[in-house]
Amino acid sequence: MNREISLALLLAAWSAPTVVAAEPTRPNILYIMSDDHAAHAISAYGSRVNQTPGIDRLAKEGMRFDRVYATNSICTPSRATILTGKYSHLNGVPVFNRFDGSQPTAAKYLQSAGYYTGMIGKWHLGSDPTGFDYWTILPGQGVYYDPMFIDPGGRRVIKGYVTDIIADLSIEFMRNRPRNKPFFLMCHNKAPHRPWDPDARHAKLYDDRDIPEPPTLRDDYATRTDAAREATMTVARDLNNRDLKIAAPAGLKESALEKWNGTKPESVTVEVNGRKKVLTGDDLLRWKYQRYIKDYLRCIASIDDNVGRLLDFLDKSGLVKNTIVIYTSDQGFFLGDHGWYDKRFMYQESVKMPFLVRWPGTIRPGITQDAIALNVDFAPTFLDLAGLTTPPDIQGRSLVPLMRERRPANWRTSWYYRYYHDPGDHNTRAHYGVGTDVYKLIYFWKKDQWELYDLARDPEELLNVYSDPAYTDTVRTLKEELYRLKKEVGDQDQFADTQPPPGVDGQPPRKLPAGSVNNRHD
Ligand SMILES: [Ca+2]
Repeated sequence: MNREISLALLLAAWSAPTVVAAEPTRPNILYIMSDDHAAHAISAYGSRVNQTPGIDRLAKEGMRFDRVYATNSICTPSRATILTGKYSHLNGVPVFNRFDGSQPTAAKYLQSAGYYTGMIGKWHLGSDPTGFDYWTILPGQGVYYDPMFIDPGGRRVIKGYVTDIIADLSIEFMRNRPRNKPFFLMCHNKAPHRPWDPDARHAKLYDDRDIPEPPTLRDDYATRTDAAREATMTVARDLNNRDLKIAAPAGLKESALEKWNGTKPESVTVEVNGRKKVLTGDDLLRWKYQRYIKDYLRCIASIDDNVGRLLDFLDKSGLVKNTIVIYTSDQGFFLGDHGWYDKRFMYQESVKMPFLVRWPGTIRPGITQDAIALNVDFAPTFLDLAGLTTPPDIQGRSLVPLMRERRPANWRTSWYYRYYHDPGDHNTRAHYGVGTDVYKLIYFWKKDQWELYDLARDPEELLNVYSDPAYTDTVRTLKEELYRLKKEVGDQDQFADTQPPPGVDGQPPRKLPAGSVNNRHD
């Protein structure tokens, strides 16, 4: 047998397998995150203020996590933590500073493991996304109407309402995905971030009713340290004309209009039964709360519709079976709670992130999970879902065992928080703290002031019992735990005194599209 024939026989024996674009067996991951969507504005979490049937589907068909917390409750730091699985002091983003995209992220790990990765919507990290096969992001905060998007090819304005557009682009991403790879898509809404501009479809929603006020709207901060009184994010005094959608006098332009928009009205004239009435004091607070909360909830109504659309697309396309869907928010929000809007503080409404996950065939439908989970856990969770091992420098832990209802015996029973943006927006004082099932201890380090809340007796965190002698032992134990955690997570006060310079919000375009006045980075 000559060499040619033997080679031919050998090749024939190998007979290359027929190439079929097999459906990937690893699950797809659709990660939907909104901006400032508090859990208590989702009906699956028992909202008193709205209904969210689209989002609720994930709770009915999947798992509702009840104790997921942001470790630094503002946009940019939470996003950096979610991508890296590291606390702010190690990923380098304690405030609104630029994210170093050369560091490892969950997206990069998934991409190099063969996932088709995408990032659509609000990014807010200053640098261009890395680790994504496809990305199209809003510059800075983005705007609600006719938003501009940045992608590797440049900038484009897309006509329409931002929440609809982000869902459209996400559906397009899933339609156009390569069929031989699983996908990982981060679908990030701008809404319901300030300035809460609703779409036309929901503009009149709630016109016929009042939204219930939260029981702590008139919190007098009687037992608190200085921080609560010094924060400038009260519904009563700090919402401005733009927030409240009070029409500017005709003819105001540019800087004059901007100044007017930023003015915090101390009285408002309204028409009641055809008569003009000037509102002040508690009447004004009630009015402002309704103006604020209704627009916030209208923005959520659009998110809810679009989550429904995304889920319908998964159903119709057959992707539903092999796609894990997560719905969350970068942090919580005060819905008038303690008299506030915004977030930042380590108090419950601000740090609690909604977290709903549907995983057909693995997660039992309609169950809840009360283990303490953190945004540092998201990156290792993505990796675990993709069958990857967590690198040792990632600080969080995979939530997959919790999704399988197998809580590890050594799961955390306490958690560490640190907020740095002081001086910063809303004059919220810097603090760090520890939370457990029953207590929360908070230290405002620049003021050397402490707060302790007994969550079993005082779930609304109204009564600071730090100086109560009955809690002396508790304070001692919690301080030990606080310093143990601080050391464990490697917090050596890297950013305690000096904030990195701001770097996530470019200058607004010279001519602003309609409805886009707010370009602040809060
Ligand atoms: Ca946010």
